[in-house]
Amino acid sequence: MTDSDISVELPNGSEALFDDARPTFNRSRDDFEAAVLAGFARWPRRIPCRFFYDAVGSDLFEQITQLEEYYPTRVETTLLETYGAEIAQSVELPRVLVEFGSGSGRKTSLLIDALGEVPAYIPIDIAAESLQAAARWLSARHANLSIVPLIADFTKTRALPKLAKRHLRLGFFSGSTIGNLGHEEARAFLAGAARLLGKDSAFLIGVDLKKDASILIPAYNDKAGVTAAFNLNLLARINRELGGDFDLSRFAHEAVYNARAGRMEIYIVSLADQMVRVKGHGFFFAKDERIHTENSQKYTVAEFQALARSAGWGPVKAWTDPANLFSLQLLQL
Ligand code: AVI
Repeated sequence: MTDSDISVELPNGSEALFDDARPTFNRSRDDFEAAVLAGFARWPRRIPCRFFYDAVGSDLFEQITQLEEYYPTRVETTLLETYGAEIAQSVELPRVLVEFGSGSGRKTSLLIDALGEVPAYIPIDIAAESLQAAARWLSARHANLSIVPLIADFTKTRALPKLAKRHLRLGFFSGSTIGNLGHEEARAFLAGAARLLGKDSAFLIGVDLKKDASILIPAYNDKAGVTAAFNLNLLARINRELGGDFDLSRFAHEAVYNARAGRMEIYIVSLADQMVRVKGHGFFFAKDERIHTENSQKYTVAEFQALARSAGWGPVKAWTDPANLFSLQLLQL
């Protein structure tokens, strides 16, 4: 892919900005190859979870968010509907809204409604197509919203467009995506977001809470098999993009709760002794051998607030549902 292949069609009056993470976008296939070959050369074997989200994987994730067993999206949306006004009252307004990653736009739309006047909305995402879809969806619902998408890896973004400096800023990081980062990565992300958003900024983060494994396991191993398809799509993606010869029927999805670490761990398990070829390299997978594909960390409100404090943020308030499944946590610099 070349730079000219990237085209982001935006609502009227909007512009797309590229920051220094743009080359990462162009190198995504090489990145995948390097990550797979390196991940298969170590034990336990692994594929980083950021590679879930090709077009097929993004579509499967959208389906996951609508599953009965997958409570996070549903509960977070209800929290925004219920407490949006209270959240808006808890920060000085108006604020430019800076979103880390762009989802379907629905949760963002609820937050924008609650905030009232939003001088500009800056979604940051490495995937130009997701940015485009979300920007289009939001501009249809918020006619006067000025949308300034930033095509970048939001874990590495170092500067916001100049217009962001004219107002206070509110960061938004929904879906408990922060749970897919390890503790040190999450701390580094929060510290980086503090530098990016700057003095007097606020940050609203969706954080999944610790709970009984009887709720967590089905959320990551649904009856319809959508999460299994989402996980195994990594092997299908290796076949598609790296000329792999994985037989998907000889691997299975596994989701376990590591209670000591407080996180869901997702694996692909080999169902037989087998050889697989990827990019001219042969890899032997023993029966029952696992490829680690994702961690999804769960926090108590107090644990997350301690993590936020260690990254320089002051916790303001946390909103949770009656069953204590999920939280929206407001932080301030
Ligand atoms: C995107 N992320 C917050 C999801 C999660 O719950 O950790 C990814 C996911 N993996 C399996 N199901 C959903």
